[in-house]
Amino acid sequence: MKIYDWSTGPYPARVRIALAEKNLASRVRFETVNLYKGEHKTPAFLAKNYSGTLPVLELDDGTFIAECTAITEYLDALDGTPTLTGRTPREKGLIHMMSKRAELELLDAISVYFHHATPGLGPDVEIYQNAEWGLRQRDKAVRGMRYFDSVLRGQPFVAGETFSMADITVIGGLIFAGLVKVPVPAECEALLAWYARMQERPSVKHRVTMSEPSV
Ligand code: GTS
Repeated sequence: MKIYDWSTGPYPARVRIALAEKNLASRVRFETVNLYKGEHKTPAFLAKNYSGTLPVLELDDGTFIAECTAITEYLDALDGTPTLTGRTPREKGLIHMMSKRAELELLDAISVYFHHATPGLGPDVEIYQNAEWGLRQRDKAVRGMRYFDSVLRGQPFVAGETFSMADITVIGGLIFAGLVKVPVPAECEALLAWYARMQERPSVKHRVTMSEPSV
């Protein structure tokens, strides 16, 4: 398997964390696509992923799977023992809902802020920007942080009692928030404590270096 990737990117981080949690990292090769050079918007890359985003998983038979959720679901199903996307119908429903909510209310909102209200990937790549929209999305993301704080006041993980894809998506949101300097409000104590715990997980800690060849 191959992953088209940007090693420090928050969305690619979601798949890197999932790979490490599933112990599958040794089965993939990473190919860097330079976002700042706009390599993800070239016709050759758009043929792999119509949306022009990273990451993209390429299977050995040439199939391309884009979207972090879809890639995570694929990886989780590979060994027949899903640990990230739920075992029971109830778990699957809750995890999918909370992961989607983490995208809508936090990660994607921060991404819009980055692309619209900051220099983003630079003038050659950011061909349309709307700063007002970007700033609104930043505020939405901070409201999202408060929401996830309220969730984590009542349970240890984002979708309940166990670590899941929903945690990974919120982690992606907070990685992005850190990169663009949108801090978690100090009163979000449960979210901050949960994030400190998440950063101790080897999958999160070593996500950027996992693709470096060992010497
Ligand atoms: N919905 C997509 C997913 O879940 O995979 C979003 C992916 C996404 O936005 N990826 C970023 C990207 O390609 C990568 S990164 O910013 O996290 O590094 N951004 C480039 C762009 O032009 O939107």
